[in-house]
Amino acid sequence: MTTLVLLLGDQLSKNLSSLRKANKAEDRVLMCEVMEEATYVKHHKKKIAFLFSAMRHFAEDLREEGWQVNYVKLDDPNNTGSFTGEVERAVSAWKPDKLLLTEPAEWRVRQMVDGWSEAFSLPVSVLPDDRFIADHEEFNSWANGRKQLRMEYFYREMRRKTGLLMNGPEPEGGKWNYDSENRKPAKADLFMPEPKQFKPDAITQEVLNLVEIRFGNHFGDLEPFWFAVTAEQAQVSLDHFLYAALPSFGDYQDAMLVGEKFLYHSLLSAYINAGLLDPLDVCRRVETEYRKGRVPLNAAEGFIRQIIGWREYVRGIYWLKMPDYVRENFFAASRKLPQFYWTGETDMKCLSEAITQTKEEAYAHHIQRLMVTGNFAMLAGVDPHEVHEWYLAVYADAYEWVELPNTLGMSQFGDGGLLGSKPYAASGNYINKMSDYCKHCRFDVKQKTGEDACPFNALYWDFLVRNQNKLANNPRLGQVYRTWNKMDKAKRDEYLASANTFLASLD
Ligand code: FAD
Ligand code: DLZ
Ligand code: SF4
Repeated sequence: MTTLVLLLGDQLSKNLSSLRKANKAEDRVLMCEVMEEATYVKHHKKKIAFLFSAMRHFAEDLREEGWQVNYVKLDDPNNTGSFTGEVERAVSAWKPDKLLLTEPAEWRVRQMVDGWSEAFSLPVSVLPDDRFIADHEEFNSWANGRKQLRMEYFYREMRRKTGLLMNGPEPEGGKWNYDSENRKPAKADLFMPEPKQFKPDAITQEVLNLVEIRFGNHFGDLEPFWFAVTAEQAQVSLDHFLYAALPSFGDYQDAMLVGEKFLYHSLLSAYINAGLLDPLDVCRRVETEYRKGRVPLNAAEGFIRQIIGWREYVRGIYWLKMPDYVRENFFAASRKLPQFYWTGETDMKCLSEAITQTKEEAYAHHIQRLMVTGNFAMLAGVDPHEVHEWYLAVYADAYEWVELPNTLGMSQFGDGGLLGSKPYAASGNYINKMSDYCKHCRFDVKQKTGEDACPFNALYWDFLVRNQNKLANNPRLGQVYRTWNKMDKAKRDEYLASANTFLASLD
């Protein structure tokens, strides 16, 4: 009995359910670099290079441990270019009795896999991905019958389940959530840790050459390339984060500074999502730092919440709501994504900073994604599907299961409020409070209308007025609409005219 074990590019974990089930002596592992995966959206060059290099290193590791691995490189002349084509080729070459894999993380790939048993007349066994803390049934039964699916309540379940930061049945420190302590604006003279950087080895160098040749027209800078590409290197990055950045992670989680791309963020998402780091292990390491007294509770709790709360929750939402979720468009927004999302060339300093660093690093931190690029796209009325495809392409950590609920749901309110009770809409005031961007901007954040006014200010009101029929009954926006209605008519007209002039300049 030979089993063909298909291992996908975001399944680079030694404790993967398919590898645990397989037999090293008899079974064959198939890994393949395929054009279809690299181009279903045109991924950032660095993202493709990271994944191909991490896949090649992982295949080497498996071979050293005695696995038989068939690794198909992108430029293999027989490469068919798709998972389905490569599985078909492997099935006809090796005549396995069965195909085994851990469930794909994305709906698109799951659909492919579901057609294979019939297409290849072969039993296909799909195992749960138990690198996640909650399985699909657990999330669905939590969600079932609830009017609102608030992350906070799901997160508490995950705290109880894992025992992370718990004292028996009580949350550490008496509160579940310390977010109110986590909104400090950063100052430019703070000590900023540098992220851990790794020199490309021969495998990575070969991949960099390949990516430059085959994906030269994709968005993003390929070099300098310094990502971790093995589990060992990712552990070094984790150690470095725990030591250098975690103590201030909570305080400055929402802050933004010109020229500071990373602040106190972990930069671990690409490694966790590809499987190089185990999310629960990462959280346990963070808890240990807190228990040793090295980091404050607001930092440890804030970090752990992002992983066992948000990360698990968005995955649950994705599988609960797909396939219709991807086409939701609550505001019926239809504008094309502005061209500057691909170049960073705009006078709006907040946007040029977030987009330029995205181009350079395939990275922006959460508040840049949510309150700068996301907020702008929503206020400007950009089609959420275009916004979704942009985020999916440009970030090294982006896979649809995690990106889509964050983009379409949290940042664009495209699902009408499944993830948040009101849209994350903000004027320039918010960005000014949390960053020093406005000091370096050609627009004036204090001016409300006119050519030199911060465009976010008029766009904010224009968005609310444009979508009044959908939002006016939202209890959390009652006060905002009352303020608008009390404003004198000339002022209101000025806001709308300013927004219209700006929006026309985008077209
Ligand atoms: P840190 O700030 O150090 O946070 C620690 C970890 O928590 C992250 O590594 C990540 O694993 C997890 N995390 C934090 N926030 C979230 C969240 N909202 N959802 C899921 N996990 C979270 N994250 C992705 O991993 N992939 C995406 O494609 C993605 N797309 C996003 C799109 C938008 C519009 C927004 C607003 C957020 C998106 N996020 C996404 C969430 C978040 O922005 C990134 O996880 C984070 O910026 C990664 O950087 P970091 O590792 O330095 O995170
Ligand atoms: C993102 C990605 C890319 C760019 N290329 C590959 C690839 O060539 N081979 C592969 O196995 N996986 C790749 N991936 C990751 C997959 O898209 C991901 O594993 C699936 O979408 C399931 O989440
Ligand atoms: Fe952004 Fe407005 Fe501030 Fe300029 S003034 S950086 S456009 S928020």
